[in-house]
Amino acid sequence: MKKFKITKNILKKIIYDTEVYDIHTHLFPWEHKNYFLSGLDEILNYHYLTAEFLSASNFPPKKFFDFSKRKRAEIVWNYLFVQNTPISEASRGVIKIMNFLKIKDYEKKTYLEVLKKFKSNKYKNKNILNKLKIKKVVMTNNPFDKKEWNIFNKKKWDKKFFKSSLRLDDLFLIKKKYSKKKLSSLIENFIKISNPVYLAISVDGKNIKRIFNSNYMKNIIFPILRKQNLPLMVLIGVKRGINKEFREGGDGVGDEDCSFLELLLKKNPKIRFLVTHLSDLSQYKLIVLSRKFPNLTLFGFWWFLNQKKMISNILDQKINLLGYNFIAQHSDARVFEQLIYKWINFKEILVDVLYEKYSSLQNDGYILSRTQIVKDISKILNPNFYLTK
Ligand code: RAT
Ligand code: ZN
Repeated sequence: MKKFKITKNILKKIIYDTEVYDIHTHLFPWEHKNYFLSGLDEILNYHYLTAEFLSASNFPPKKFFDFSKRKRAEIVWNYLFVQNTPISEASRGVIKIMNFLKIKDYEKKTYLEVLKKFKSNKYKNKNILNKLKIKKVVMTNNPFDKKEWNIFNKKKWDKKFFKSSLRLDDLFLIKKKYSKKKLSSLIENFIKISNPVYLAISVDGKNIKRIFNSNYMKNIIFPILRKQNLPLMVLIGVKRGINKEFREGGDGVGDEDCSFLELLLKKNPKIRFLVTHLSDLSQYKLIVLSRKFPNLTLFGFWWFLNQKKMISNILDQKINLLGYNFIAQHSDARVFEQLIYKWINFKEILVDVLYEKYSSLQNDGYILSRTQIVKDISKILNPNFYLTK
């Protein structure tokens, strides 16, 4: 039998053919009108781009947000894509979307002309998902936002594709106080209604102690997680609202400290923590922590960290210290088409990082098989194992 030899092209094919389970997005089903975001106006209103525009142009934020969504998209387009080269990560993302959708000759056109071209692209949502091999996405569901939560009163949407997660940030922000009994039954009920794959919270590195030492967390949330065997996703290191004028785009990077997480992991061996950290400085410590605690699973490259050199460096460290015991990526997509660039960009990096690893194994005489590589890639891109629902 001919010996299997890994090449970059074979590896690329395997990676691009592997089904993806996107474990953290801000997407909603298309049936959930006003919440399902798609199209060029939405893409250009992404807070990654509006923040970039506002800081580079010095345009008054208040005036900007008083404009209609269409007008804001036009202003962002003209500034970032016509007057300047769209060289940043988020801007190149838009160009990648255009390329994928085969939209051409848009440079130097007016925004309305570009929008017309964008709208006439041939791709249906399902085509895009099939091409990207995305099989499931997890939404971010805020049970304390009544309007948004209304999604669960609608019966008709694909619950196998759009999985739910319960985001608890508001519980620690709103003034309302609950008794233990009331909150337990409220959360149990949210779980019953939405069948989430995990519960989630974002913390800033400073408030992590207050939140995790709180009565709500220790005596209500943790027991529910144990009882229901649900993981807790913790997104660490964001400092909310450092420039409130930028609205959604006004959050920054918070504190480092991973020592409190170490304590949490030690004290709660029965709870699985899915963790991502916004700070580059915390990554190495976090990877070592994950090597020590079976209840810690690292996932993805969050927000500002989601850029090529950071990813390839940290991804390499993760593999070196954890093997394939982590979840490779999540898109954080808010607008449907963002799935395109977030996933293609990541896969391009993954091919390079893994090719180096597999060739080195092969050069050292290890006999690899295609089946084995397919299984490896599936483990990190389609992490059903950690999320059983
Ligand atoms: O990346 C983002 O889009 C941020 O605005 C946040 O939503 C972040 O991902 C979060 O989940 O808090
Ligand atoms: Zn997010």
